[in-house]
Amino acid sequence: MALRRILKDGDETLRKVSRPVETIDARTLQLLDDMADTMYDAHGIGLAAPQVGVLKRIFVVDAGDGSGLFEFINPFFLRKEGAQVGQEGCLSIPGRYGEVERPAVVEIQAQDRYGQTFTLQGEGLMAVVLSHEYDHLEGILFKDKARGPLVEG
Ligand code: GNR
Ligand code: NI
Repeated sequence: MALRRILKDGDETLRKVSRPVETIDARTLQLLDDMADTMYDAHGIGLAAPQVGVLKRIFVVDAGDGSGLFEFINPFFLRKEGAQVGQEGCLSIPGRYGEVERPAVVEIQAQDRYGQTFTLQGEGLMAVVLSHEYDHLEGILFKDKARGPLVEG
């Protein structure tokens, strides 16, 4: 179990575009393990590699709906449908929340840690988190898309 430090808003690394993973090697697997540990330790439901200072197209999600941990390498959306608006937070913007419009349903394709391609359809909170994490890979934070000011909580 190894925890990594989560970068906070203001760190320019969060604003960079992450690079595709070309080879899934031992360091990639260690990163995935550390990201899951770090996400659970912080009570988050997702974590993207740039949040721990690694500009690779990787994120992990456990939406807490009982479906468990998903690991995404080189993810991209096959489909985005509809819209929903909900309150979001971010481990890189602690204690601040805002309303963001997201797709109601997404279908995402990615590679798993074994290099196998998989697709996943998400709706509700899962669609929100997948969209939020993908944005991190593009250097986008939820506050960029928030309707109105963030609130403290
Ligand atoms: O833990 C998190 N909760 C959350 C709640 C609503 C919408 C998105 C999220 S993602 C966030 C973890 C995080 O910052 N991932 O990048
Ligand atoms: Ni976030």
